[in-house]
Amino acid sequence: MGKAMKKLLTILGISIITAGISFQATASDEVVSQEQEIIEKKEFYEIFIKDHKFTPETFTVPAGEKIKLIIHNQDPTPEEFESHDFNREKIISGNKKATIFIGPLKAGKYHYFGEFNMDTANGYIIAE
Ligand SMILES: [Cu+2]
Repeated sequence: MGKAMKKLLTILGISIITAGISFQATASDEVVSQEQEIIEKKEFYEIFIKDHKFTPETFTVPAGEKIKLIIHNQDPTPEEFESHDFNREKIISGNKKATIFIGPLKAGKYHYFGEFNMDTANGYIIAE
C-alpha cells in the first residue's frame, strides 16, 4: 500500500468515527430536548372564568414546582376559586383578576371549582 493511500484511509477512518460520534450526540440531544418540553415550566398559568366556566378547564403543570396561577374573572359577578385538593380559596370580584401560588404538587390530578357556581365551574390541574 502506498503512503498516499494509507494516509487517505486514515483520514477516511477518522472521519467515519467522527461522523458516528456526532450522530450519537445528535440523537441523545433530541431525547433530552423532548424530555425538557414535557416538563417545561411556564412563568405563570392563566385561567379565564366566563359564563361561570373555566378555560382551560384542565391543564398540565410540572410536578414538584411552585406554580403561579393568574385567574381572570370575565363575568360581572364574583366567583370563589377553590380547591380542597391543593387547599386554596380566593374570591375574585367581577371583571377582576387574582394571582395565587400553588404547589409544589406531587404527580396527580387536582380538582378545583368555583364555589359560587359549582354545577358549571369545575376543572382539573394535572401535575406530572
Ligand atoms: Cu369556599
